[in-house]
Amino acid sequence: MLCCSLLLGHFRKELQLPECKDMSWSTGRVQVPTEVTNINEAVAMLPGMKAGGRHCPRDCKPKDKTAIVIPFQDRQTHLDILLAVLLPMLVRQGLDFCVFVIEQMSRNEFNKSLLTNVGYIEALKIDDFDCFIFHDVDLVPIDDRNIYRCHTDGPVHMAAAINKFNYSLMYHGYFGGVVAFTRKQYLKINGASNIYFGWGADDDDLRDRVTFKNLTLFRKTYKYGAYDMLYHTDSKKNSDRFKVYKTRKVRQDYDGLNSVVYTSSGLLLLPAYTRIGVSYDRVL
Ligand code: GDU
Repeated sequence: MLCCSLLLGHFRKELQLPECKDMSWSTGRVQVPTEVTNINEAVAMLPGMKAGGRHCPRDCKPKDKTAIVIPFQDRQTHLDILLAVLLPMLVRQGLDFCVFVIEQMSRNEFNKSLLTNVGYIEALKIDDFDCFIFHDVDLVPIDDRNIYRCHTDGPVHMAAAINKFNYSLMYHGYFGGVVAFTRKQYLKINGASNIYFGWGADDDDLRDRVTFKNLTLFRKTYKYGAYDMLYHTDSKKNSDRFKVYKTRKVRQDYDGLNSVVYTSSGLLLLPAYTRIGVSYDRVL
């Protein structure tokens, strides 16, 4: 996949363009559809979209490049609804971005954190993204003033207010759902753990990795960091989660980006996203 300046094909001209503003225009609160009939047709209407869910602003120079990484298995309806809201919103925000859907192919327990590590590694093989936003597929942003950019001072918890919890925090210390890291911040914490198989505690482990490495956590305001959670049945719980969580500090430097083992089925450039199929074995 080519970077935006090459795709636009007029690099010199691009240098003279003004820097993109964070928001060219805003609609404020966004409506979440209950179903999406054809996400590809919806994407074709968006200016500046390229294959693979890549967007390059046409009339301004982007400040940075954002990779949206969605860990995924068997939730196509959620994915279509999320993208029907998120893509137009990111285009309005004038971002240079690419959406990566990292799909677990192996039928063992779902491992969200391992997939986010794969998303980081594979996205960097494609372009030098500065910012990574790890995004649950069932959380749909409902305010387009929630700018999808990273904060160089520290990782940002974006999903501050969820409808299921009356638009408040899921629990004190919650750092799941949607989180933003610069490339350097995620590298500094050695990414996420690879050994949470099934639901639970992976998000608390990630939060603690941030604080163990003395990074400051930021959180969006309830007003802008508002999300609607799409209905799903409960995921299979990880019965080992508390045991694994206890060892989080000693594991951090050897369990993460530097130790993830997987097989990738390669890239598929769809109109709305780049899909990467991933298989791995359960290690514990
Ligand atoms: N997921 C799938 N398919 C699955 C299971 C999970 O695609 O079968 C992905 C989705 O992106 C999903 C995410 O993993 O949005 C999180 O899984 P759930 O939606 O089942 O879990 P919760 O809604 O309870 O999410 C919260 C946090 C997550 C994560 C999780 C604990 O918001 O970030 O930390 O708890 O594992």
